[in-house]
Amino acid sequence: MGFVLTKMMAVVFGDKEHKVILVGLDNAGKTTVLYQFLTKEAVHTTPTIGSNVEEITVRNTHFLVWDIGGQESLRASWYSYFCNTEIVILVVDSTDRERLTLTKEELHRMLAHEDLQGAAVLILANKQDMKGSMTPAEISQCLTLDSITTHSWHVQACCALTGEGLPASLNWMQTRVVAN
Ligand SMILES: Nc1nc2c(ncn2[C@@H]2O[C@H](COP(=O)(O)OP(=O)(O)OP(=O)(O)O)[C@@H](O)[C@H]2O)c(=O)[nH]1
Ligand SMILES: [Mg+2]
Repeated sequence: MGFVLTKMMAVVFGDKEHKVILVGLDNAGKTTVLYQFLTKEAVHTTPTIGSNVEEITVRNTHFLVWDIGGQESLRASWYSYFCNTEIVILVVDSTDRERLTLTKEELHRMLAHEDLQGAAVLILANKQDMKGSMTPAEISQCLTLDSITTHSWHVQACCALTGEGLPASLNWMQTRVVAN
């Protein structure tokens, strides 16, 4: 009875937690994004082994955000975080031209996974502060986003060090889950 009441209160007062995963190659800036979401500051990071998880609240909407290590040896276990995910945030290092094809392969492999069939995808074109960084349009083209018809997707330019572009990302996420 207590459990049912808690669940009903969660629905009425908007306490439901929406699961989000942060994926992308190592050094893309996932952990920096997570803590910029949380504290509005740039934190010092080291490569993530395993994952970090934090709750982020946007206008009474609660997100449980999982930041997953992107090193090659860890990518094979990304799928174990997919279940019940509503939003996939793919963080791209916009200066890493050499590995964009690899990012594209990882993205399309993820979208084919049955546990992500209902998920929306937010692509963060990170490190826009760096000289020579690719534009969101270039990244969209290289990732062949126009070919994705199975999932709702959105591209956002950002700089996780300053936080520029991240409030807009959170707004998009909030609007998405409220619309569903
Ligand atoms: N110039 C610049 N550097 C950034 C930005 N975002 C992150 N970085 C730097 O990029 C490096 C890697 O950032 P992390 O957040 O640790 O990267 P990660 O994607 O979590 O990496 P893994 O945990 O290994 O998968 C750090 O030195 C960050 O300070 C950005 O927008 N601009
Ligand atoms: Mg990390």
